[in-house]
Amino acid sequence: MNQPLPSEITPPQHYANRRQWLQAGLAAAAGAAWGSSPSAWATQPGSSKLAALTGQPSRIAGGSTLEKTTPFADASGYNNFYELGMRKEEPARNAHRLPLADWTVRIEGLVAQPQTLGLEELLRLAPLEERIYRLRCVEGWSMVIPWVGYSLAALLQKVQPLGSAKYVQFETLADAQHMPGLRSRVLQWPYTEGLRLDEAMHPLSLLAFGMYGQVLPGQNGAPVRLVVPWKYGFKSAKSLVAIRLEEQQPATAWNQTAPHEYGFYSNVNPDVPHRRWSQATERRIGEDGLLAPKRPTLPFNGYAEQVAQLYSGMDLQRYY
Ligand SMILES: Nc1nc2c(c(=O)[nH]1)N[C@H]1C(S)=C(S)[C@@H](COP(=O)(O)O)O[C@H]1N2
Ligand SMILES: [Mo]
Repeated sequence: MNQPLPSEITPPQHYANRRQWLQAGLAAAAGAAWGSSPSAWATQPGSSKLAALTGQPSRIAGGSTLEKTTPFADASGYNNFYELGMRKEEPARNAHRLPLADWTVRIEGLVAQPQTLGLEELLRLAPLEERIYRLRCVEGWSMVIPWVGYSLAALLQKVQPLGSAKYVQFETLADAQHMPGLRSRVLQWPYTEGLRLDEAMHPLSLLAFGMYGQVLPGQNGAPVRLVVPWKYGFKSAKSLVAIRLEEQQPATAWNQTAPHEYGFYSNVNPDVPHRRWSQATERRIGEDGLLAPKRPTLPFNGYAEQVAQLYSGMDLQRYY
């Protein structure tokens, strides 16, 4: 792709933010050791500069969109995270209740090296990158978010999937004591999602720990989440506790709840309407007011060039 570097046209506000972050990273590399502040990480999502905790400088990576980033206030104030409440403003209000201390993620199932990794181990596994990805919700709105993380493939390669592994299931936290949304029966808890192994190994599939140069706010899926930019937002499971390699296509929360509305693949596809509304257009949160013309939705959310070959020969009307 012959495109200018995102840094050449990133809006100034975001770019200033990024510069600060890089400076913090350099300061951390020069002085403070990584291990000094994991608890600050664990208990104060959104409050500390990610690079200051990791000591790793960032770089803007391939696949980043050149579009204007969504204001942080919108990306962290208008959320779907049903475990923390059904209404868009509830996750932000309830996020402080997430039990983030001593977080671990189990990597299990059909792998040569099953293991349970703490957050620090996960963070150290691969260099963190900034990736500016569009996220498009099945409800018909989208955002452009500068995520911080690394390709999920780096983690999967480390645990060595067995030849029999064909799918990956993602399980997220279900803690009734701290997550008021679990009282509702809208979905089956824990929230689960799934990808085919080759989708999970695609470099665009991101394991994200931060956004806008900071650790993830709780409402955006602290301390670690998935971001799969070419699929509807619900595939991007928040607050992961387990990643399981399997032979059979795994259950996913939305597919279990409404199989006719939410298929396993859920690739963004303007030509396949949701059962109750069109998917042809979308509204950009923070930018397009209710009266603004909607913008056309792009096949694979604009990532067709990178991912369409994963589905060659598949009937995407059938495998929605
Ligand atoms: N655990 C969990 N992950 C989740 C959800 C959820 O309810 N619970 N909602 C999904 C949906 S529908 C969307 S659109 C995105 C929203 O991500 P964002 O709030 O960071 O924009 O998170 C996804 N991940
Ligand atoms: Mo969504």
